Amino acid sequence: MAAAPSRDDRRIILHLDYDCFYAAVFEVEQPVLKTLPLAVQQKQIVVTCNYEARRRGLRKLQLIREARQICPDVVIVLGEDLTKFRDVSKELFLYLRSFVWGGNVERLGFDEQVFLDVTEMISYNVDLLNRHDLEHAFFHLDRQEPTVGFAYDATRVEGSTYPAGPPTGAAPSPAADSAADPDEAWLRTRLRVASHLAGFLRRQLEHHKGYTATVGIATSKLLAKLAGSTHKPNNQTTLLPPYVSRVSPSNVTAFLDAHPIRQIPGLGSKLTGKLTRYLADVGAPADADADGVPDTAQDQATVRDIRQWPNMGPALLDRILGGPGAPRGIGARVWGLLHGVDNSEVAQTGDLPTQISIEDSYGRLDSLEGVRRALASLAASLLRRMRTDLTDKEDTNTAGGSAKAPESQPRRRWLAHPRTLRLSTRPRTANDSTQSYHGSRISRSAPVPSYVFHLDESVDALAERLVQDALLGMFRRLHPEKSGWNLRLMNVAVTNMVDAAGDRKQSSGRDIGKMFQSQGSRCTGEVSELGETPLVESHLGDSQPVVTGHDVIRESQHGGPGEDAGWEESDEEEGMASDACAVCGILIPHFAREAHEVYHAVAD
Ligand code: TTP
Ligand code: MG
Repeated sequence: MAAAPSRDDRRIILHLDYDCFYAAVFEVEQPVLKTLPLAVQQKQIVVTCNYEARRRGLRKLQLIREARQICPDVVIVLGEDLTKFRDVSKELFLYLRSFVWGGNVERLGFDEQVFLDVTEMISYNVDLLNRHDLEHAFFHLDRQEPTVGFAYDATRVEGSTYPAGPPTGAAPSPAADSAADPDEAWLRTRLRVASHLAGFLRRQLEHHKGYTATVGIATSKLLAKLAGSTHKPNNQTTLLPPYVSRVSPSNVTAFLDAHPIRQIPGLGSKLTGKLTRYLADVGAPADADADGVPDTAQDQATVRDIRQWPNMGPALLDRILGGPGAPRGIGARVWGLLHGVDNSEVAQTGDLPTQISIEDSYGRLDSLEGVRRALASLAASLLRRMRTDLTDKEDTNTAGGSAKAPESQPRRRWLAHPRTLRLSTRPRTANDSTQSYHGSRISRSAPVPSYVFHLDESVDALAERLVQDALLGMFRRLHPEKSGWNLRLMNVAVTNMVDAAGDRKQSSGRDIGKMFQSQGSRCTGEVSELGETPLVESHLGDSQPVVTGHDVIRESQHGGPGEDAGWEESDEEEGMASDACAVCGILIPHFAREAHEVYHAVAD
């Protein structure tokens, strides 16, 4: 069994996921929508819907047509412009981060998930607990200001637990804790205190920002994320100790065992594919359960199926998953993940993105005029995104030249200048109709023209200029033939960020250039962003109806070493940023894969 971390290096991690995120953004803008069934549309799909809509039978990733049939009075709002979601995400992220000592807070997914490493705050508050009066504890949010914080009852866990606990108020007494294994009691206290911090943050978020969220509380990112998803929405789940047990399965083992392996963060499609193929090939007898060999339906293999497979362990996993190109120690790493061992750190999300990338998929794009219009639209989105993410309000006291700016409209200034513009396309291939796996993305890069940083000019005018001056030329070099191409997808990105002020360090103090280099190569499979040679990225093929209109490698916009570590992405050993859907080729974050597959099941 994989080694459990010692008492000293156990972190306390919260995973927070805003409920129905895109729908909630509209509800906060127009509260009347809260009582109505609300669906957010991208292309012909409901990307998400609120709980009133779900109550009436609507689902995420349903066809709009179907949603209207099921619920004719559904209110449908357009969610293809991601600007407002990203702005809200940034605001909520900064708000949450303001509470966390050390600022170890990481944003991921479709902008709607946050990891918070609250270890330091919890250690401090556990040390201050008065064992004789746990009911009247006070959680300190500020070490310098002893009155800043909130009162709580430290005898209780707040919210739901795994395993489901006794009803609220009947939690184990402190005496029960002290009687247990001291390590377990220590961890139990920490998690219980953390559950109150989670509850506090959720209440603050709802009260001050209008968003409800679902939170998981555990000792690692993997466990916190999975724990959180057990009680949705507007809830929280603490994964209770024992995390290790010599006599019976620990709570961690029991909890993980029921999960399909494909839900385990860190196990990508490639690894889960190899595992399920192995189980199928070696063959479980039909009466598998009767003779003690676990039963495994293809793709439904659970952690338990793998864990209990005869002779399963790091060595066998190495044999199944190893091979050319596989990282060393893959067996041990996966064996660890199957036991909930995840030592990846919550990486501080930088304030500046490492790259900004906008893409769209097309049903049919085969005329130059169509391409020009599509590029103009992508370029306009990109420039808007750049203005949101790469500028801030100029401090009029220190910025000499800006004194003339009207009071009502503070001038903005660039915090970073991306140096490289990249255009990628994915042509539809002959194989598309057979849902082949061999689509590929080709890219061209060029310097970013300096006029794109003119904040006085309109985004649309700048976008037109960028298309004429740069993007059309890049497009022609990618596709020298006059016609005959039929594009499935185009992506316009800016990369290679350079801090705008040499003396103004990024708040996280990291070398953004370095971050970008590793991030860029990880996201695109490219060797160099600056090369003029078209670089080919190997992706899965595409063929199906247009699915989404979002910039699907969005998580790469946040930046930060965590991306390099590739926690969320499970195929880091392949250098892929996300799992590409086997049917349509769209990149889907690990967590959304299942929901996305439902879409295809519906579409068929
Ligand atoms: P989800 O977390 O899958 O959905 P959700 O937060 O809306 O709902 P739930 O409360 O059940 O978790 O995705 C987060 C946001 O990402 C969602 O609001 C819309 C967006 N999204 C896409 O743009 N495309 C997709 O394919 C999916 C699955 C989500
Ligand atoms: Mg969600």
